[in-house]
Amino acid sequence: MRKLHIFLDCDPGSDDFFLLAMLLILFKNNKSRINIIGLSASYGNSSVNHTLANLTSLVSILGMASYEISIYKGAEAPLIPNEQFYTPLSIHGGNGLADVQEIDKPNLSLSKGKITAKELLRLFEGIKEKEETKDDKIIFMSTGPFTLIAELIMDRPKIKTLIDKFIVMGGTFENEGGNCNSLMTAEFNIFSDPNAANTVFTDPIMKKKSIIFPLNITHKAILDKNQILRFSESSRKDKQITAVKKAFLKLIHKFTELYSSSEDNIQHKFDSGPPMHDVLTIMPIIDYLLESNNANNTEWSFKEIDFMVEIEGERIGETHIFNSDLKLKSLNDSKYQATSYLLDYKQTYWVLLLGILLEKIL
Ligand SMILES: [Ca+2]
Repeated sequence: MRKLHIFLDCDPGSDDFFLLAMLLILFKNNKSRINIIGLSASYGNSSVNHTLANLTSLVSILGMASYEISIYKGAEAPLIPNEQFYTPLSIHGGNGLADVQEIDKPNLSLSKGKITAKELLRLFEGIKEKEETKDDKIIFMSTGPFTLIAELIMDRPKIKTLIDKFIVMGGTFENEGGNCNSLMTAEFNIFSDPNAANTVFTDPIMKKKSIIFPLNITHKAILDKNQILRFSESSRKDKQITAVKKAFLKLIHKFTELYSSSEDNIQHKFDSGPPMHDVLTIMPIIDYLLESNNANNTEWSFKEIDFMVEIEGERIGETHIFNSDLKLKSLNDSKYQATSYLLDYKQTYWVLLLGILLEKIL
């Protein structure tokens, strides 16, 4: 069975934080199938100093410092200054993680410094040139602004050929509405650095490898407050409740509270709880792990699109599709012509994911 080698660039960020926790736990329990090449923290939901601290905090509080996971600093600012950029304090709090003290346990000695294209290429080539791993898959995941990946592929274009799939949260398409720019027509990750998004998604090699989870779909991935309540009540009866579990529950409550008064909530009205955007990008990884038992678990439907991003003015960050073709595809389909965006998935699958989040991680 081929192994997945994953590099994740993120901006934790509460939803990134839950995604990271899931990824780390999946890695811990499936080391024969998943390898983490590295994790990098970029600016976005907070400054890079905060997101990097948050990333190391998670590795520390999950007790995984001894796993020697490579942690790097990612991008610090957009390729070209974006005057409309702002740090979304109203959703993620001052430090990116709702200022929950129990989680704020940074260990910056875990960081190897800034990731460079040269270093990433060396890591990727190490996998693709070794006899026992040459047929494995390299997955680059991105759940923050697209600055880092744009910088990496511009510096060392060979990186593009070594990536098998580029799995990201980003964008909003076909009038779904957004959570950024003055008209609320853009999505945050693409809005933060529209030039970087264009660099990646109009690239003839990268676009065919890209799978986007846009707001259209992440708006349906709700951290249901009734489910959380049931879980926290059962946890209260559990005398063995761990400090980690308590810290995550506090984060869930603070994040839910912050999101309920956010502009995104005013716009889209998430009555039963906040959407957990970035967490959905773990789906292809879980699908891969389940592959041997039961094919097509997620029943995803994709739409293949070519798009460009508005880079200035009041519509900055808005996406414009100029070519699309509706197809049903799977992660293993190699005949992509353009970027694939997820149209829909079985909602029962999200409930399963939420269950894993609550029961296995916490
Ligand atoms: Ca994020």
